[in-house]
Amino acid sequence: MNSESELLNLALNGDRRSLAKILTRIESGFEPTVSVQNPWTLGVTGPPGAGKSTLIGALISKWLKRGEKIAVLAVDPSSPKSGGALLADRIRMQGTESSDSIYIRSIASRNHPGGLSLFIGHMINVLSASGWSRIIIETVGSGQSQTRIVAFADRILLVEGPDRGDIIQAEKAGILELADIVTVNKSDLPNSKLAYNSLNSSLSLNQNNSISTHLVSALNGDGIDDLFSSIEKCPKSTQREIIRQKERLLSLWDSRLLNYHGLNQLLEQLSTGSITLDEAVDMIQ
Ligand SMILES: Nc1nc2c(ncn2[C@@H]2O[C@H](COP(=O)(O)OP(=O)(O)OP(=O)(O)O)[C@@H](O)[C@H]2O)c(=O)[nH]1
Ligand SMILES: [Mg+2]
Repeated sequence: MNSESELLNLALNGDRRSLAKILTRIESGFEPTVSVQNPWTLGVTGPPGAGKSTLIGALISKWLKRGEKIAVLAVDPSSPKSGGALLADRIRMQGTESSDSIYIRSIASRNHPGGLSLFIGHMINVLSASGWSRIIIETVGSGQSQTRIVAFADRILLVEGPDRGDIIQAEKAGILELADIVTVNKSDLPNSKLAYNSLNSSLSLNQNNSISTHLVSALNGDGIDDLFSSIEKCPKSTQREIIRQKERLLSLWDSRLLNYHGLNQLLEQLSTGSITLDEAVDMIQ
């Protein structure tokens, strides 16, 4: 078996098998030291079936034309076994053959009760140092842990289907606060225009005018050019950066607690009343 540093060197020199192995080691706790400058990351989130993977496939075709190398981390794809393959199929369907320039990896969060946050940053760094110039993180936009993962990306695209109820849910869950760009997908279906208008009016009510909104069809390509240029030009928002950093901090904080070796003992002591909550917090390193 290769040592981690050998694997890391091979991965950094472009060997995909070693890259896969090193990402697996990261999932088991390996913390690589790599120097990277500003990885380019995009979080794509939204309700199940909104068309996130199809949309990523459409964006990938455009990045490929610009000579970019695209890596996708698909967190909890609907079917953990086929999720990554599903995206690969979608990309193939669009006639993109440059498989050397695409890397797709599925991650199942259920394998990590302490959360993914401890290693998602390391994965991004290794991918970036290995020459992947566009790193996409796809998560289903439901639940706090998924929102927190997407906060590890520097720009966030929220994808909604033509169902206005989903948009209201996203607003409630605080995902709209994190998003730089919101797109209503499936513009080829009825109601999508209504959903788009309702999104714009709720955003203007919140006076949150810095979010750019789009109406697209990942299926027939309508609106994709505009969406693509919005993503590429996406300005850094200080306000959202603060919210994202807060989410990152909270998820590391939680992970540290959940991975604390004396957690069970601490919980027992709390349950019998032999220590107080304040004392418990002070005991966690
Ligand atoms: N009509 C229409 N269907 C679309 C469009 N984009 C995606 N779909 C369909 O919507 C379904 C879900 O697409 P996915 O890309 O797998 O959606 P997803 O958001 O990645 O789904 P999960 O990862 O399971 O949450 C598929 O049957 C797609 O073909 C679109 O623009 N128009
Ligand atoms: Mg998907």
